Amino acid sequence: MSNLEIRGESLPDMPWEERPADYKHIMWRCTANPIIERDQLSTSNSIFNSAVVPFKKGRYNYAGVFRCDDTNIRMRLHVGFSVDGLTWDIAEEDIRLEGADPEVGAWVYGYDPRVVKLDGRYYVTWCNGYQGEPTIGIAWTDDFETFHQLENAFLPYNRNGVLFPRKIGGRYAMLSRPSDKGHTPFGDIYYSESPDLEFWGRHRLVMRPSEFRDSAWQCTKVGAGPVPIETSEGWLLIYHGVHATCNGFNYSFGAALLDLDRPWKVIARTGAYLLAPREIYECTGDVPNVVFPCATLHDPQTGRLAVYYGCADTVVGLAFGYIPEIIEFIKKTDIR
Ligand code: BMA
Repeated sequence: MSNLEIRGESLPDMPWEERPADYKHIMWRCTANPIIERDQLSTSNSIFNSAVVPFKKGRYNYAGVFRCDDTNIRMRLHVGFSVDGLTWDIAEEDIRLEGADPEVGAWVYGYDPRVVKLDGRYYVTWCNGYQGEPTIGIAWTDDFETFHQLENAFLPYNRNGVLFPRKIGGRYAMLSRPSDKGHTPFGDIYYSESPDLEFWGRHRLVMRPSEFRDSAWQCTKVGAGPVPIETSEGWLLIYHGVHATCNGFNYSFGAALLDLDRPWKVIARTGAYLLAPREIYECTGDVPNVVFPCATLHDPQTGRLAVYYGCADTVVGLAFGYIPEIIEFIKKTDIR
């Protein structure tokens, strides 16, 4: 794959560690994990499932939107900044959204944010409580101080709304996972288009859970993870997969390649996971056995990839890999 092209801005100083010697897996964990602890805010019960992007502000090089559940277990979004992508200064105050129709802007809860740079602005999508029911909220910012809220993208019930970083076929594009009110026992990834980020349609099925016999870690539900990365081999999508075990749901993650022009067409997807709960901070916490990826940083020149993921719904971890190796792995373990 010497002629593989990876799009995106150059990030030579992104967080990075080389694979440990003799380590057999395709992705490896940061030695500083968990990079964000649960008690980092005076009011936080847990900080996890959070999103980061490169963003210059004063001495900072990165910005992020963090899922911080407080000790009332209210799910809220907070802004954070970082010099190195590892140590984060997270605001004590939660994000205030502006400008929405009052019926949409009435805050109930928000969780599992994603952030994408699109058309020169930063768009946040998250699971937004509308009248108490989960759907996909959208807001934009250009300074990570003021957030302008748009209409919710879909009818309830929906989770894991992930925007693509550019228009496709002249329209904005989003992945999402229609769901139910609770701890949904099913989950497929869908693709939707919009001319204006307000009206969404042309919904297409992307991916269903796998057959148990082929790949059990993703046989109960699947959901889009971080913003897809554009490569000459297709969109690289990291996604979470769920397995209903005798002890409840287990969350792991893998990756797929989606067609560049018609991203609802899956070119290949991993049968083997990229990362599964195994370390103590992934296996114990408020919800044991969960790794839940929501953001990546990558450097197109070196192919380095850093995945930010929630661990056991309690803390944030970071894992590393090389994009060309991951693409090879998707093809090698393909179960499409
Ligand atoms: C999902 C979401 C995630 C969470 C996961 C595991 O349905 O609620 O926020 O990480 O369950 O509890």
